[in-house]
Amino acid sequence: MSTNGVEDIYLFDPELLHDLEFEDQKCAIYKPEINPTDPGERLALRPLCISDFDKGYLSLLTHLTKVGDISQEQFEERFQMMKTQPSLYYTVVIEDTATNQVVGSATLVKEMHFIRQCASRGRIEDVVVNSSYQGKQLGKLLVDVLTLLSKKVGCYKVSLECLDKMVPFYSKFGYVKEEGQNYMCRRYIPK
Ligand code: 16G
Repeated sequence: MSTNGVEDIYLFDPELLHDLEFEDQKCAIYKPEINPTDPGERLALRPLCISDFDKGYLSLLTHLTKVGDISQEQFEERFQMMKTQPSLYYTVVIEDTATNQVVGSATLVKEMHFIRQCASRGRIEDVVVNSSYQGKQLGKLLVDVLTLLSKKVGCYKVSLECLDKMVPFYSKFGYVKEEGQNYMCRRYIPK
């Protein structure tokens, strides 16, 4: 892929998104129908690219939480660190191809463990859609894609953290609050 004559860099192989058998395995209902290769008019779903610094990726994340003041150099350094961990970080974005702005994103992190015969687990993180693009089923598409991807890349389970009000949304994809299990967190900086 080339932007302005400069070769762009994907965080992970985009082919992984094309081989998902989305039509057969998706969890949510889409009206109208959309899918990873056709996410809607003037929209494209793909892995995060290094050029997304210039396409509003970080300001999109501010719709979710604090982001801070991140320079292009810091962004590229973090991107390259994530890319050099083989097959552990899968950030997908949805770009509005008319404005060249990133309008939705979510990340699958694959964690390696010793338990369960050296198994891996997935975590879905940082699901965010620009409020101007809500109602286009993009959040559903992002979660469906990453949930399918977690299975495809060999995770034995996938989990996420969310606000109470989001529980009905994530339930659509088969996520359940496991009985007797609690999410616990210790913070070193204030929320
Ligand atoms: C949400 C996110 C989580 C993220 C957190 C950031 C999803 C499903 N959950 O809980 O991934 O880490 O927000 O909030 O996207 P914080 O900055 O307060 O930790």
